[in-house]
Amino acid sequence: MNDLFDLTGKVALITGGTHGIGMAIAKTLGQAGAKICVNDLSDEKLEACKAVYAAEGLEVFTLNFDVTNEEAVDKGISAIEKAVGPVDILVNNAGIIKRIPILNMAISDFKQVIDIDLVAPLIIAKRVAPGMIARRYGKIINMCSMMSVYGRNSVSAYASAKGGLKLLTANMCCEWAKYNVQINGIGPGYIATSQTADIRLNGHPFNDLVMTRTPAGRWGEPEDVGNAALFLASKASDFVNGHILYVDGGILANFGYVKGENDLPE
Ligand code: NAP
Ligand code: GCO
Repeated sequence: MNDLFDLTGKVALITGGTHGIGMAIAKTLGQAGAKICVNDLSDEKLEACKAVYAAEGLEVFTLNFDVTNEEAVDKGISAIEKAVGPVDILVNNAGIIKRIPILNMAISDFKQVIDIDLVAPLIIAKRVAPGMIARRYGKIINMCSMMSVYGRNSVSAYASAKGGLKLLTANMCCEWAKYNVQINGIGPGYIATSQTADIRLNGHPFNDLVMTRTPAGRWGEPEDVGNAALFLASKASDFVNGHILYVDGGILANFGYVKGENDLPE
């Protein structure tokens, strides 16, 4: 049974893996035996993350490249291929969010979110997929969101990107599944990372909304997403393709909840 989740000998690139969900995914894949590579925009964060990985007994290959820059991506992947090996597992995790009402948002802001959250996963997948196809083996995991299926005030750019990424994942499946490449997405619910700090900490009212909409009654942890990534990166998911695995504590199953209504005794 353990062999199903054994990633020994596989090379995994997790974009944006110096903290947050990306780091949790990289740790989980590394603990399953994968050789892990992470990128970021900050040399400082890349250097700092090495000690965090080392504390878990993990060696990490770090690279500084902007996921939106095709030339930088090509150089980064070539560096991985030379130093570690061809990329077997790609986790398109890097992403940003801008919380701006549509009428207040500059088009440049919208385009920046689309570039990082939607175009960049395409850039990197296009760079690594030919090798996966040639080897008849590959796993691509695109980081989607609740906003792949819902809108909400102020996150139009992010929802447009994540909605697009859901269907880009489907299209990659349609074109590459025949070569034994599995391309799936993960749709996290509300996870406690720096990306949600502004709407989670210091008693922010958004907490109430998350508790009302999340049947599990808690924010998710990055490790909850890491565990789902291990499934999608492993042999256990070889017949899963074009699928978005939601790791949301039940949000998508829930219309809403009136506190105290029909609650079982504690
Ligand atoms: P995070 O803490 O903000 O981390 C995002 C990572 O992406 C950072 O390492 C960041 O690097 C990197 N990044 C951003 N732009 C980049 C670029 N142009 N080139 C290279 N790296 C770049 O976010 P998170 O909460 O861990 O989220 C990770 C992914 O999960 C994102 O795609 C996010 O949309 C998605 N997600 C998050 C949640 C949630 O509730 N947290 C829920 C659903 C989906 P720097 O730190 O150097 O900027
Ligand atoms: C927001 C949050 C969400 C989460 C996540 C939910 O402002 O609504 O940041 O977008 O990050 O994407 O799945």
